[in-house]
Amino acid sequence: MAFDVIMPQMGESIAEATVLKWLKAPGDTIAKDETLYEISTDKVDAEIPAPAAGVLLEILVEVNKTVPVGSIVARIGAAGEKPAGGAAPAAAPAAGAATVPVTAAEAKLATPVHPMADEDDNSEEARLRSKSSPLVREMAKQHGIDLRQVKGTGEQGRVTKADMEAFIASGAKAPAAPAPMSGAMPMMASAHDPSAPTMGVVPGLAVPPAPAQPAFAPGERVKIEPMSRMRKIIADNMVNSKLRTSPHVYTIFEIDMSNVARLRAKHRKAFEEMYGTKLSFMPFIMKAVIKGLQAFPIVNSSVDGDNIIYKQDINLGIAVSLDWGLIVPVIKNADSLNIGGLARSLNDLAERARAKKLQPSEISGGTFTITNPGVFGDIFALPIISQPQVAIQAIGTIAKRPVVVTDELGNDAIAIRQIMFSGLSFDHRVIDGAVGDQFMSVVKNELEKGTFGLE
Ligand code: CO6
Repeated sequence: MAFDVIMPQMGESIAEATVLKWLKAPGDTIAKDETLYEISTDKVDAEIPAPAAGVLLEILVEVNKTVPVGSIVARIGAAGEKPAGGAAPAAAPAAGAATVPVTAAEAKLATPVHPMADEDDNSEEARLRSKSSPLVREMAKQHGIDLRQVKGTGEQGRVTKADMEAFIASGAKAPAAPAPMSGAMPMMASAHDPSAPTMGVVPGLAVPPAPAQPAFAPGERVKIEPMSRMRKIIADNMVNSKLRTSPHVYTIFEIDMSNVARLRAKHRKAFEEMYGTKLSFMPFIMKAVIKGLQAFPIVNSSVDGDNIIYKQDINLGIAVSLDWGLIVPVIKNADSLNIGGLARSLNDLAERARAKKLQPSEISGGTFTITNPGVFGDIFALPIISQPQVAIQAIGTIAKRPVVVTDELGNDAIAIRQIMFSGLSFDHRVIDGAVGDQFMSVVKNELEKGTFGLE
């Protein structure tokens, strides 16, 4: 008897998911809870365990296909059962899946998924679908190529990725030509000449769109790789935050981390024994940031039209680098935690982010973000604000540097100190420069003082 594998609901607001990878092929034996496939949603990438042990009979949803939650994506049979032959059928919605209500917000997030049965078999979409993979169609979309022009060398004339690469490299259809520079020039001219046309200005956009530049020349040697879903989401969020939402302002502070470094070195071993987790610089930094947010609640706010929304909880987003991108899990109510609690939460979230074991609720609701590119040796960084927050702080590398110190008698000397540069990017709609600096000076003072309840 076959067991249906259902696309899971990865969180309340998630209506669909894309299959990224199958770790088993039809005919393979699988144990219950062994990872069967990987998916990507608007919020997280996740590994999905097999719901039952047995033999994978068939895969119903190909890699790169997006289906509603509740769809049957595969079937598992009893040990010894033979897999079904023939081509993989389309995704079959499980009973009731199509009627799962979605909120307006979910509908906005979701790209429309068209049930294949409803489609006209002779439509261009149907013909292209039968002759190409989603990856190929995505490449065609990105390069503005009509797939019917491309000769397919795959099975039954399918257009393969190699066909597309060859077609693009041959320059048969060059990418969109750059927009004429006149789009920008008249705007400059108009400052002096009121009669000059204002081509290139899009109503409602403060910044005119940049002229489309071809990414490569016809015939140029290139390797083309479609962006992953995560990459596309990051790209959209960054453009949206920096160009359409928040006027970013930046400030950089030099912070002497010598006291924190000493404290960490002194308590590290005992801390690890007591809390069962490692003690890095991050929990101290988080604690100091929390103090700053409590002193300047505007830095822990959001903008909603003409209203400023002061968030009453301090939910710290921490950027975690992944081999395949970046994710920002959130430590909820971080102000209620001591250094031990912060370290535990951070290490647990970072570990599970890298194992693709985060729940969507764990990457939403952040009110302020800390990113630590210093771990890679970065001296200081000025990151892009994660919406709908209004500020983000970057942690540079902590390194020994010569600095001038003055004793109580006013004598100067050069000393070796553990120095960190930290950048704050903030939204000038609600945070003025003075407030951004005052926030940072609280963080600096807390870290330089170095009293964290461990002593
Ligand atoms: N300076 C010096 N040493 C550091 C630093 C800095 N800034 N940060 C970490 N470390 C040390 C840390 O203390 C550990 O040392 P040992 O305990 O002696 O081994 C070691 O480096 C490894 O640290 P780990 O990463 O394990 O733990 P940590 O708690 O410091 O950081 C994390 C956790 C999840 C924040 C981190 O692992 C991470 O993923 N950081 C990268 C975040 C990222 O990619 N952000 C986006 C970067 S791009 O912001 C960006 C504006 C642009 C540039």
